[in-house]
Amino acid sequence: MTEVKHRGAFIVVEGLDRSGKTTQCAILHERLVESGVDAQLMKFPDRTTVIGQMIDSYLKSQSDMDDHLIHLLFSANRWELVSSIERQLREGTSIVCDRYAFSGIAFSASKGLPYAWCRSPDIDLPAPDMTIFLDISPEKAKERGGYGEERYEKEEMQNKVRQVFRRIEAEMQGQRLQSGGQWVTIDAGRDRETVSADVWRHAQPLVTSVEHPIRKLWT
Ligand code: NYM
Repeated sequence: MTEVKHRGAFIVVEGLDRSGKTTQCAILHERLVESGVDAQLMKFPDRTTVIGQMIDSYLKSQSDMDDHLIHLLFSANRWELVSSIERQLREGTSIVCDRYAFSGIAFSASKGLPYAWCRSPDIDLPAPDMTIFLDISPEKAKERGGYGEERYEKEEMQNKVRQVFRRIEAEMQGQRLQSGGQWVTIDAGRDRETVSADVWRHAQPLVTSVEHPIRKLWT
């Protein structure tokens, strides 16, 4: 009898700038691979595509764009990778993804765009099975060597972004936003090892237990 292979798990890691997302994604990915799980790292924005290069130039303030337009480009950058995400998950590869649609809403709504409008272009994307939100106060994030040079990397903006993430969290946990997958909030203000142990505790059981077909986000 041929062995039935599980589909891969889709795990998204979200958080403010300097919340330790990229480090935690790398640690989680490494631990999964070490434990024999077929896993891939992914990141949004993916700056390698043509759309990603437009986003990169905007973030580096080398170009200007209408807030709506850049929001749609961030979303389009996800849509252009949908077939690759779905194929990998179906083939049994788990994905650890650094930012996704939640960042899209959080950053654009913080600039004043309507929340519901921000959410709509991402409806129907592959839904994460779990989103791990690395929660940190902007003051604490700033202590970690200060923010960078890119757009949005200012304490005032990060405070607004955190508020929108809190709204998303409340709606996901209250299931007002259906089919968004499981939402887990982790205190990312603690040391790296403690945070990574927490991330592992939540993510590890998931990769061996995803049975349901890939869902669509918010539908
Ligand atoms: N960002 C990221 C958005 O504004 N919308 C999105 O949809 C996504 C995925 O891009 N400050 C913002 C958040 C970050 C910036 O991300 C670049 P990173 O993880 O620093 O490369």
